[in-house]
Amino acid sequence: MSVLTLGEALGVLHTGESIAHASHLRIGTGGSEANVAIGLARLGAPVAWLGRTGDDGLGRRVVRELRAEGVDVRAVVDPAAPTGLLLKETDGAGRTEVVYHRRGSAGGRLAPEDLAAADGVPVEHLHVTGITPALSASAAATVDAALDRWSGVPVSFDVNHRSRLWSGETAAPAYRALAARADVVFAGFDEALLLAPDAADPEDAARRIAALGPAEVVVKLGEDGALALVDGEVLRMPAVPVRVVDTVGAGDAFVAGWLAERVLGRPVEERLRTAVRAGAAACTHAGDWEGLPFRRDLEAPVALEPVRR
Ligand code: KDG
Repeated sequence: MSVLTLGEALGVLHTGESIAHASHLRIGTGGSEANVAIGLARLGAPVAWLGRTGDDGLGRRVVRELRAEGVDVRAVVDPAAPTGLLLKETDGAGRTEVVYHRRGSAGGRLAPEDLAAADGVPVEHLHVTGITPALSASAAATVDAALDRWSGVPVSFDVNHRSRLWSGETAAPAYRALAARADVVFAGFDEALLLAPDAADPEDAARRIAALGPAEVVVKLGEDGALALVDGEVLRMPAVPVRVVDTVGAGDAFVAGWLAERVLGRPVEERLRTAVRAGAAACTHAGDWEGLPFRRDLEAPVALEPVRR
């Protein structure tokens, strides 16, 4: 049995300084759903990733990295478009800036017929994000088609709002529709407010989102940790303090941590603790997913006590 993640994988060029002055760029790969797949594989949960890549070096790199990390890659190769690219730089104040070169990319041309690439995958859980429906009408239709095709399995939806792809106003109805079809919703508090604009605080937002349908709503609160509302009960977990190099990918690591424990049948407290620890680990590396923990990395205990109420 396997988790299936669906979305666009990208090439990533990154530097710890301003791209205007950098003389070297490091090459890597990213894409939220691909990052989640790697996080799941590292934590021992069988996982497949489905998406389109170009017939180019970046596409082959994405596929190779995912396979090397133990992900069952279900890539549709599209000779008519390039693999998308993301540039990541750091400004003078230490903030990471992301610029996309993905308009017209192969990943954005994902289409419902591509789901045939998952034939034979014993899907036990489907993971989607709010990035894919922002890419194109056919990519949005593919998310819907995936929800129809695997309607009997649990679905997780990470809002992952990308303001460079669409406005909050345009995206909000799509997010609400996806949340209503999901069993698990992940959101930052700012993202949660797109689904529940009148919410007074993260707990209120989680309760309003749960009213749309999902039994599990998990709100990522950055340095304040996270809050999970599961079957009406709230659990909070503080953050793990780390030396932050780059926060890009931390949300994906968090999601992978929660989902890995969920599919392995572990209790809510363990899901939230692993999610918080995985998110912190991801912040200690410049790449999107290179810092994601393996199961053995979580063996050392940390003093992370949940708060119930
Ligand atoms: O979460 C990390 C992602 O943001 C990054 O890998 C690129 O998927 C990406 C996106 O669309 O922003």
